[in-house]
Amino acid sequence: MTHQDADSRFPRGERLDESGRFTREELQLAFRNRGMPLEALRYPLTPTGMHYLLTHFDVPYVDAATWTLTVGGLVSKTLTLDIDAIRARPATTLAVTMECAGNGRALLTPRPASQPWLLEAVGTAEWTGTPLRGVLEDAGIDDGAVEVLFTGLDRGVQGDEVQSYQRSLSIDEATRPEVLLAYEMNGAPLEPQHGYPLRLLVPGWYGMTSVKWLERIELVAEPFTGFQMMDSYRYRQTSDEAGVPVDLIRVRALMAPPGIPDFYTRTRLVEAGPITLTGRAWAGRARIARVEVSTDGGAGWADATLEPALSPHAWRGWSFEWTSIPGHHTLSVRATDEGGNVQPIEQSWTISGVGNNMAQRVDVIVE
Ligand SMILES: Nc1nc2c(c(=O)[nH]1)N[C@H]1C(S)=C(S)[C@@H](COP(=O)(O)O)O[C@H]1N2
Ligand SMILES: [Mo]
Repeated sequence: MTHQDADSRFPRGERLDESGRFTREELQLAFRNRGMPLEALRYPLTPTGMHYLLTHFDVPYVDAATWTLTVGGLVSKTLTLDIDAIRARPATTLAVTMECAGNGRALLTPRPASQPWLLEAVGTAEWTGTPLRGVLEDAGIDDGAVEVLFTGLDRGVQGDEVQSYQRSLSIDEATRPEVLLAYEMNGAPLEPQHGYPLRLLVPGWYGMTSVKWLERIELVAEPFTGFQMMDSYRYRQTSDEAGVPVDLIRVRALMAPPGIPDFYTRTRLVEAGPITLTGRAWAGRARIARVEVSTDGGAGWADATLEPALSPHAWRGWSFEWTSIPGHHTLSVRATDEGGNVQPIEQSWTISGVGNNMAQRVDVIVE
């Protein structure tokens, strides 16, 4: 089927024209960085092949037999660990919801040029690894250290800077018990694109913090000011502003698409009558307090029923009974966390398109 086989119920293309055509570069990024199809919201744990991916540069080729991790810088003892040494350490398995800070970017007007996520840059996996804290204790943190710097094996150019992918964390954040050096995802060794053989996993933070293909961990005396700290991941309106660093995941709920899709527009076709809408909601470190659904484009809201969270670091299921009547409807869902943060209805715009957690809208035709 091509989009020329148009069904007149599903108008084509208006949304894209509002914000300008998508570019070849955005398409190129979108093929490399797949999203989680939203129907996968039905699984409590996202099957690995449906979990989203975000890789800035190339997926590096790593031979685990010769790979090692160095833990150095301001430590009493530099450690060099191979994968067997890491696997021999105490292991923890945690269900963690990970989301890219750029999720929602392609819905922004004007649209910042980067990976064009609509709403699919999220997934929940069971990750197995060893707590970073224990490794740092074994190395012994010197008094002068203020941050832990993580370096991946992947290199590339961004913002005119040749770089390895690097992010840092304060010592307090890096030594929280849930921060893992992870080597398994959903019970299997990490796949190459998810960071094989070892990645950092920082539950609660947007995904950029969970550095893949770890090569080096260093205790440093000054806050790290590399590109991935000072440029992409800041909340700011202009490039002259220093802005605020992006950190914990903002509150969000999403809906599993109801009914059946139109092939080209993805507009939903639903049969009139009672239907259970379902989805999941999450927030960085706070718990989800409430999920509300609107079936009239945001004019009125009613509470959804919440399921228990999968883990303290993972999403909660929600459901809502709707009796649909024939016509065009815009469904919407929004979550509130225990800190009282509620998803906005309007976009939250920044130059790099991060942290846009505006409420999802789903167009439905009921017949
Ligand atoms: N080394 C390295 N780590 C990285 C990245 C990267 O490009 N290189 N991308 C980050 C970003 S922006 C996200 S959202 C997550 C995505 O993890 P995933 O691809 O396993 O879903 O990895 C993070 N870790
Ligand atoms: Mo990301």
